[in-house]
Amino acid sequence: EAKITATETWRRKHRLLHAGATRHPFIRGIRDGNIDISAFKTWLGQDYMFVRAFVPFVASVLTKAWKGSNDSDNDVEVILGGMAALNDEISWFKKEASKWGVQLSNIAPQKANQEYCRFLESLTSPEVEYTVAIVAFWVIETVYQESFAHCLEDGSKTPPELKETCQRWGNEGFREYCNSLGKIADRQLEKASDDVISKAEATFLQVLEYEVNFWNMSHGGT
Ligand code: HMH
Repeated sequence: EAKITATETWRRKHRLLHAGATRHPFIRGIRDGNIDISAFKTWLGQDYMFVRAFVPFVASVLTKAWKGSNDSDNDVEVILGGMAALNDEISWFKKEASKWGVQLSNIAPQKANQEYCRFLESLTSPEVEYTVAIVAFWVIETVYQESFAHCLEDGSKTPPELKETCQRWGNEGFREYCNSLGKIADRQLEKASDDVISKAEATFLQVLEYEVNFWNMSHGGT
């Protein structure tokens, strides 16, 4: 019988908050086909801003992997793959925005987005341990993977014009990449001190809260 990992323990322990982030009304709206397209457009513009701020965070995780991991070749490659995907993602956002008539140059980040980006910036500090940073990175990516994969499951009524968006994060390759991040996180947590483990768990919870607030923003902040 396989040992239950730290990341799996946290997912179970904080099941309600986890479901709040991965089964949010915004995602249910896409899956049920009754999403308000203006909410989708708000999300699109705000997520473009978020992804731009996400890049320096991922760069900081890469630096920490290179300096502080006992399997740094593997970790750097996994994280670099994530960065390459972000490069592609930024081009995709531009294309998708023009398709929906969303003007990216005019967008101001909303409060929940600003707060999330400020949190990401705080995690770039060299004082933040690699273990804490990789846990944050893993959960940020995994929330999107699980949310959008839900919109592609059998029985979902996702509108055809939103399927490509769901595929972007809901595809099998992205799921495997998230699993690789989770494995790195668990390997780090296995050798971490109690102090670092509690910091990492607190960070896991903070990310889930920021993700819920981010989805809420697309629904007009309610
Ligand atoms: C808010 N969380 C948010 N945006 C994203 N693009 C991801 C996670 C995954 O990259």
